[in-house]
Amino acid sequence: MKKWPTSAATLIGIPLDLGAKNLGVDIGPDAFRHQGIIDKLSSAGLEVKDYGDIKSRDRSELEPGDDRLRYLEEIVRVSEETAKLTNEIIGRQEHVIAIGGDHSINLGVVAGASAALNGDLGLIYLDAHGDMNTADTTQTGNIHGMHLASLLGFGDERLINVHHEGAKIAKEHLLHIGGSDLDQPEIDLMEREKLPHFKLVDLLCDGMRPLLDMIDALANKVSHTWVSLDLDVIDRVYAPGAGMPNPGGLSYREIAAIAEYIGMKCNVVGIDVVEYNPLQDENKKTAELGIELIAKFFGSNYSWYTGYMAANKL
Ligand SMILES: [Mn+2]
Repeated sequence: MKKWPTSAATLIGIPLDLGAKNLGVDIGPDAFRHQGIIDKLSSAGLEVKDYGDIKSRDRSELEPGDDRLRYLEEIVRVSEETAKLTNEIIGRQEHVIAIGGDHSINLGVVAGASAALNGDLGLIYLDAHGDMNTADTTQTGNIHGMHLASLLGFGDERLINVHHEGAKIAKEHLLHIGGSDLDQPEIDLMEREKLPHFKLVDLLCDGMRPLLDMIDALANKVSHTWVSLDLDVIDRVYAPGAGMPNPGGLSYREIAAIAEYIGMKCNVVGIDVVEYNPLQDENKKTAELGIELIAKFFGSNYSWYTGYMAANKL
């Protein structure tokens, strides 16, 4: 595995919240900025520029349309704009940090990165949920539960064909981690298509070793990796500010170790952190953890300890 030589990164805010019910995630990007994400990642050795936000229309101005694919048109529009920008940045061999917004923002960033890299891209997807429903299996019509299926080439064509036609991630280049709340159609899809995944129950039964082997296997198959972090994969004790706080998620110790290992073994070119609801956070600790994990995924280091040392001039 060869890392890109540059530490340049562009932060893109994508306050899109139409892929979910009202979860308060549209103020996520600004909350991360107020928490000092740029300075903190700079102290971890990344040179981060802030692109600003990719704006989406407010749901009060829109009709949801098809109730199996709510707000499809605006989500596709935002995804196209996101994909174009991500394609340019990754094409320059710079890194992307995308802050959501709900998880449907992942569709545009991965589409753009995949195009820039001619499909030589792995996707490590950390989420308590599968996000692998389609218009035919969804119970909610919320696209933040479907876009991962689209990236793999399943579901509605308008989602699959964002930015360029067809699947963006080869099935064997996916690694879904931390699933604990999967719908039956998602389990069926994962099994039928042999999609690499490591559920929370696998971690509890087998420990971390098989997961680390799966990360190694992915790093051997692709030259670049995208990491998508839904904060609800982390236990609500550590991440109370997730859109859907999880009472049975990964511990701090587990997610920090996974992030550090990915940073060590994979050439991570882009990350999205999604489903952050600042209104539910406690003392900004979820945002602070998000920043720490971004640094670790990129193979750098930033932690509360770094902050403590800096604050106390030690
Ligand atoms: Mn998700």
